[in-house]
Amino acid sequence: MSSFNDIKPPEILNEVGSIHPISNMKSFILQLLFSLGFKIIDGPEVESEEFNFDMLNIKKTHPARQMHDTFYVDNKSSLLRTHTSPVQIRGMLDNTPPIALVSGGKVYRKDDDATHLPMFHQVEGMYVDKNVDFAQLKDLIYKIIYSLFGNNVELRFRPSYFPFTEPSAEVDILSDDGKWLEILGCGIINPIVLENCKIDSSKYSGLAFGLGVERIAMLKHGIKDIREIYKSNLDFLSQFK
Ligand code: 2U9
Repeated sequence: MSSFNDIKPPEILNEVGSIHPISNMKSFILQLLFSLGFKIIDGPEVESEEFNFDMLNIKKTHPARQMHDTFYVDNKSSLLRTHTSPVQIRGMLDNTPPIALVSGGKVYRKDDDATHLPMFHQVEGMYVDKNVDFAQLKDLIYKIIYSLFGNNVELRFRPSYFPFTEPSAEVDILSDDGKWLEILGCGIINPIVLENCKIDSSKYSGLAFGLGVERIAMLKHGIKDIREIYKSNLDFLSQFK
């Protein structure tokens, strides 16, 4: 009986395909958060400025909004999402606290070098409830990083700034050669963002985090140039089977 495999050229008939390392890494992180009680949600990759920027307290003058940073479509009325955060905004509008959501997928920025691509993958999560605090955020981040890099990895929280979280931190891990490597960003959701989503910020608080999937995969697998990941080079990809 014939099968679809018959149309393959003879030299690859015996090859078995494999899941792409970025899909694998994304699934691993999503499944970990699912096991901790987060609901996995998806949203559109073409977004409005309102959901991608305004609702997240990203001001009209913020540099990320410029034409040379963001891909706009239809004469600026919509754009390719620059992060997965608008998915969490939609999730907050559709639910009432307690809310624990995680979303992973493609995001787009005008960037292109050895450590940045115009398309990359993010996983972002958030938890809104009564009395959510920074200690809970730290506990969650330790769980994520320990399950990715093992229980012996050393990490540090470094103060940072994001318009959608206050306070904000970036988290670094200590590499074998003694260098601190940035691994993710996180913070307590800015009350302005909660109010934008009709959540009473005097009653509820939230934590949020975001990570770049390619970056985690590069650190974990020792990949030096992000462009290797998307060349469809089977010699490269077969290392991750
Ligand atoms: C809502 C409110 C807050 C998500 C967050 C970060 C910090 C962060 C970067 C990591 C590397 C993006 O891929 S990256 O370049 N992200 O540092 N993300 S807090 O905060 C949210 C999300 C949604 C409604």
